[in-house]
Amino acid sequence: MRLDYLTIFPDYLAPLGLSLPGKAAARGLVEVHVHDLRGWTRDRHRTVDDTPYGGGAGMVMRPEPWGEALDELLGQDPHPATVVVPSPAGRPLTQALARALSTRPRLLFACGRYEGIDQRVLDHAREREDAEEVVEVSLGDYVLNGGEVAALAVTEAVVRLLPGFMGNAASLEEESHEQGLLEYPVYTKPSSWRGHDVPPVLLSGNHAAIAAWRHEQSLARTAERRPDLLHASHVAGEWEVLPAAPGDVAELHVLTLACWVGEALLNDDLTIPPLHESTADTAASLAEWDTYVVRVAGRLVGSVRGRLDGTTWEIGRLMVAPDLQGRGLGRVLLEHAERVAAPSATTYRLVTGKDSEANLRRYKRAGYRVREVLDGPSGPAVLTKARRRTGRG
Ligand code: JD8
Repeated sequence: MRLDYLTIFPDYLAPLGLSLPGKAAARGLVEVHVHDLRGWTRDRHRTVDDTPYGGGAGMVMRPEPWGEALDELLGQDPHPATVVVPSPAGRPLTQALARALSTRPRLLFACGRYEGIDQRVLDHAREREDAEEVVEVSLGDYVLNGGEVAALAVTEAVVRLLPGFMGNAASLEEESHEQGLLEYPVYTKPSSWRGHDVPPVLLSGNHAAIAAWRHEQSLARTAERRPDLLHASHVAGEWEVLPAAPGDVAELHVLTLACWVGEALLNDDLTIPPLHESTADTAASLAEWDTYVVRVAGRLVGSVRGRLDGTTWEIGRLMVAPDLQGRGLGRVLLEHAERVAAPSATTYRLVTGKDSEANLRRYKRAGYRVREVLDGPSGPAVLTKARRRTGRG
């Protein structure tokens, strides 16, 4: 992963050379480039700020140095960069967002100062072909004096998720915010300290009992300190659709088998491809398809994928864990698959078993129409829908 930082205080980012990013760079997992924005000014005072239109206190960062810096830096790498803009008005940094950013080949951090960056810099960046996405992110509901601290925090949250960085990926999965719950308390030797003893269950060697105790502690802490977290992950309808990551492959394969057994029985057809794929096939599919997943309390419960075929956006493998079907997650996944369709797509296409009545009803309710039924044992039925252009897509 390539990491670029644009700032008027490059020394503020010296920590990038230390600890975590430093180790990652040493191991070739990341390459870090820090740039002084003043390098793209043209006046002898190297001016980066000016008075705000509409009046008010403070100064605003001028657009020109940013525009020229982004022109040069975004053109430097074959990979389109995700431009990360720390801002108190940004979306909160979450583990989910960190995971999403960890799948990008390149991040460019635009670290503002003063009252902020002229808004047109962000609007213009969102029009650029060489910017995959512009993500405004906030560390939290308090005011800092600039974006550098947030850039360091986002970097740490992202780099530690890079495949191969943390010794054992398993420990990542176990972590609190991965599960949507707060950390359980941890202890080490001595077993008794200043009159405080380690909970006996942790000395028992009974791993099932230890895991249950830890989950109870996480739930209790979350209910007490962050009930908002608890609600979000356990209330139906509030799902977050995330790009699939290598760590999802195993669960995705299991969910695929679980969901397509039902399809095979419905259509009396055991030849359907999902039943004949391996975990390696699922891993390989992530390179061919834009794949998305949904987790609830750390469990992978839904997925969908899409890819472009000419001007048709092919939507596939829309699946919801059997015990969670009927709560609207399927609709959320279908709408997401449509929303992330390639800009050049004019039609959506998907297939389902010719005897999958519930699926056929659901897709027709969503505006799809059966175009043909192929002559395989279960068809399948091919459904399409014209893409309606909304202001956003
Ligand atoms: C970027 C300029 C300072 C902010 C006038 C103080 C993030 N969670 C967060 N809080 N504050 C920031 C942040 C603050 C920034 C900049 C991020 C660029 N400032 C401005 C508006 C009020 N001054 C942040 N991430």
